[in-house]
Amino acid sequence: MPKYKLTYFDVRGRGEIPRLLLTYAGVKFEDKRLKVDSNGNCNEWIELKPKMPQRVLPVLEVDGKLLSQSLTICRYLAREFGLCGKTSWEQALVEQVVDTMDDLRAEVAKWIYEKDTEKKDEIGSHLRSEIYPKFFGILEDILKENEENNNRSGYLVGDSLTLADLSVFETFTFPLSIHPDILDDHLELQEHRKRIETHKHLADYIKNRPVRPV
Ligand SMILES: N[C@@H](CCC(=O)N[C@@H](CS)C(=O)NCC(=O)O)C(=O)O
Repeated sequence: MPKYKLTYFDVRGRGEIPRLLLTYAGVKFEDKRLKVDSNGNCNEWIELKPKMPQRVLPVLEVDGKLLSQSLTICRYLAREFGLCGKTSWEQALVEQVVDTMDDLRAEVAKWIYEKDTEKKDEIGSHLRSEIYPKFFGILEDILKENEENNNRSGYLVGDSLTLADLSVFETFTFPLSIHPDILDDHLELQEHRKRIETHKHLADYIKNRPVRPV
C-alpha cells in the first residue's frame, strides 16, 4: 500500500472529499492540517507554498510524489480504490455528478465571499429559491434513474458507493449548515445523505471530524 499524505488547511473545503475517499478505503494516511490564525495568517503555509507544485492546497503525496488540484486528487483516489464507476459509462456518470457539484460549490462561494450584508442576503435568498431546487431536481432525477437501472441501490451511480455519493454528501454539508431546512421536502436526498453519514466505513470519521465552518 502506498504511503499517503494529504496536506490542506484545517477546514473541510477542498480537502474533505479526498479525506472521505481515503477514510472510506480504510487506508492509513497522514492528515496534515495547516492552522490559520484569527487574522488569516498561516506561517507554516508561507514556508510550504513555494515547495508545492501549483502553490495551492490541497496536495496529495503518494510515496513522495506530489499531486495538486482537488478534483484530480479525487478522481485519482477514486480510481485507486474502485470508487469511480465500474464501466466507462459509469465513470462518466460519476464525473458528471462531481462536475455538477463543482457548479453548486461556485454558486455557494458567491455567498461565502460576499462582504456586503444586503448583497449576501440577496444571494442567500437566490440560493434557496432557485439554486438549491435546481440542483435537488438534477440529483433526484439521477437517483431515480439509477434506482430503475440498478435495483434500488440507493446510490447515485451503479450498485455501490462511488465518488459521486461522497461529492454530493460533502458539497451539501456547508449549505445545510447555513440553511438547515433545505432538505425538508426532499426525502430521497435526506435518505441518501443518511446512507453516507451512517456507512460503516465513514460513520466514526464523520461523527468525530473536527467541526469547522467550511
Ligand atoms: N482548483 C484548485 C484550487 C486550489 C486553491 O485555490 N486552494 C486554496 C485553498 S481552497 C489555496 O491554496 N489558497 C492559498 C493560496 O493561494 O496561497 C483545487 O481545486 O485544488
